[in-house]
Amino acid sequence: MGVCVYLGAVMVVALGATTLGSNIPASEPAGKHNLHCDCPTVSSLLQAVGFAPACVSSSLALCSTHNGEDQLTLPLQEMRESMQEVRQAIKELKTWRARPRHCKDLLASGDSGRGVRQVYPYPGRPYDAATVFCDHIVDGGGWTVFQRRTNATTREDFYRTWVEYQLGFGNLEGEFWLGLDLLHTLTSWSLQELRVDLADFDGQQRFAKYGVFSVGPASTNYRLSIGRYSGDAGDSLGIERHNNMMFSTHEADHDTYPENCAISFRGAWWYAACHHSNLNGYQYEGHHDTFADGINWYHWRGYNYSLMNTTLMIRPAF
Ligand SMILES: [Ca+2]
Repeated sequence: MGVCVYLGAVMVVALGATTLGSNIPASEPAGKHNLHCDCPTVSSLLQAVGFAPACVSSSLALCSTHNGEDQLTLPLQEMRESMQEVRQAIKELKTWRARPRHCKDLLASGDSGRGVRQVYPYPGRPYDAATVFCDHIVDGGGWTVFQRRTNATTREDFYRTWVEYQLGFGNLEGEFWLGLDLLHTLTSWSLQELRVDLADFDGQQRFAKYGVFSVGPASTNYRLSIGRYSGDAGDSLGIERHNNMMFSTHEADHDTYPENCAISFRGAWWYAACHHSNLNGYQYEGHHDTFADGINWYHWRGYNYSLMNTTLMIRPAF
C-alpha cells in the first residue's frame, strides 16, 4: 500500500505540472502530455511494469479527480483580466480612429454646411480636441479655415505678436487667425491643398489654389512649403516669393530683408524681401495711397488696394 500511495502522489504532481505546461519542452506537441486523458494506456503500462491492478486503478482514480483546476485558477484569472484590458484598449483605439482629425473627416462622416466644429488633430493625443471652422460648401467641402478677414463693423486687430500668431486669435465666426501651431499640426497628417478666396469692394471674387501646402514646426519658424498654383487670382503666395520663407511678426523678424517687413507693411506673414501678398495687413477699405501695407494680393489688385474679404483654408489632397 505504501508503494501505491507513492504512485498516486507522483502521478498527481506529474499531471498537475504537465497540465500547467511548466515542463513541456517547446519542441514536443502539447497533446503528448495529456496523460489524464489516456488512462487505459497508463493503466496497462503500470501493470506491465509490476504494479498491482488495484493499486493502479486507485491511483488513476485519484488522478481523475485531480485535474489541476485549483492550480490553474490564478493564471486563468490573470489571463481573463489581461484579455479584458486588451479588449478595452482595442475598443478605445477604434473610438479614437473614428474621431475626426479635421474637417474632411467630418465631411466623410456626413457633416454638411459650414460652421464651428470640434476635431482631434493631435497625433498621439487622442483626447485633445481643437475647435475649428469647417466649410463644406465651397469647392467640394471638407475645408478647415485658418484665416478670415471680413468688413464687419468691428474689425479684428491683425497687427499682433509672435505668440499671438502661434496660438491664434479672433472669432471663428468672424475674423480670426487659427494659429501657427495648429496649422503645423493640421498640415503634418498628409499632403494638403490650400484654397485662398478673395473679394474686393466692387463685388468681384477671385481664388487661388495650391496643390502643395505645409507649415513647418516652431523650430523652423513655421517655414512655408507651397506650390502647384491654379486659379484666377494670380500666384501671389507661391514659388516666386513666399515658398520656403519663415513666418515673421513685428517683433520676430525672420525675413530676408535688411529691415523688418512686418513693421514696414503692418502685417505678419511668410515674408521674403518682402511680399506679393499681405493678407494679415491693415484693413484699408479698397484703395490706399500707402505702399503695400493693406490686405494686398499683388497679382490681382496690386499694392495699393486692400481687399474686403479673404479666406484661407486647407484640406488633405487625398
Ligand atoms: Ca529683416
